[in-house]
Amino acid sequence: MEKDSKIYIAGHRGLVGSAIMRRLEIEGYKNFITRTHAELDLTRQEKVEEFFREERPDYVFLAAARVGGIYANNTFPAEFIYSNLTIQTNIIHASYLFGVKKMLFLGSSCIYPKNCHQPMKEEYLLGGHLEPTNEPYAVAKIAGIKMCQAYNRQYGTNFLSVMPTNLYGPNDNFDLKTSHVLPALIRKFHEAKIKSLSEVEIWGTGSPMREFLHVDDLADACLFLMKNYNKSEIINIGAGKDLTIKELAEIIACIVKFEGRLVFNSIKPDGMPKKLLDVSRLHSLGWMAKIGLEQGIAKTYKWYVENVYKA
Ligand code: GFB
Repeated sequence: MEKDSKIYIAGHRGLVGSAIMRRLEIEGYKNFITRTHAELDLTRQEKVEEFFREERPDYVFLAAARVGGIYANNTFPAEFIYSNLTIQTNIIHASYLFGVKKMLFLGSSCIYPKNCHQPMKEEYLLGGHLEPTNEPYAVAKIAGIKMCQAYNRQYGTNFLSVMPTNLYGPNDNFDLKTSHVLPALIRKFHEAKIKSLSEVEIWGTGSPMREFLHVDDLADACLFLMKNYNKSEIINIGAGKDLTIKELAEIIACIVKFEGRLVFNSIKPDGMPKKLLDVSRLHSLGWMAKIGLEQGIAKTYKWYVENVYKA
């Protein structure tokens, strides 16, 4: 990628897209093409093709997606499969039609089977049944991977598929119903502290294990792979370490300075028992995560208080 290459970031206002754009700006890239949801509905094939025909991007980061935590995935399965299949199909196909030099598609660690051997290596994809709470989303993401690989094989395109672990950071969704666990707990603990509540509800048993990566690390990895990786095989992006939801909750409570009790509601689903990516493929290329979990949560908490919280 040259500094003046035309770069389209699909989803530039979201957690991932905004982080990629910040990272590219720091590196001196300046020729961005962006469209808000209101300006371009990525589920409409003709609109997407018209946009690519007019703009002719050189490089594409496909970070537009319908995303959400365990409740959102479980409650809106039709929206998750429909939106993701259409958005990614339209962008991948248009990238082929209009000669995009390289495209990076963002998948997810939930593409791996529910009872996957841990840590999860790239070759474990499609080795077993998926976790039911997010199967429609995972199936859409797997279709995106297979589409990139098929286009590379048949048309000689250079479409990468990267699989990030659970992400967090600025511009995350802090809605208590639809968000992921980390932003949800930041908000719950902060509001409980402000209201002097004695307890906070944590969904599930607290025993599932998750790995978390700050989105600035993800953006750094995406740029690194855009420069250094040209294979069809998927590649995991993670921190290489996981912890239980209970441990995560204790860390967040400590950072937020909430001193009450944590109450686990086991009526709520746990989801995958464990989800840790094997990141040896990425490490062997020379990239490692840099932002520690406590440091990343503290930064995100500050961002939440300054940008989202309304007293
Ligand atoms: O982050 P999360 O919603 O998604 O939940 P997944 C992770 C774990 O945290 C689950 C528990 O065991 C939840 O039950 N948890 C505890 C909470 N308290 C809360 C809370 O207040 N809010 C939320 N949201 N969870 C998603 C997938 O799975 O991960 C997506 O549904 C995607 O497809 C994403 O892959 C990265 O890690 O379980």
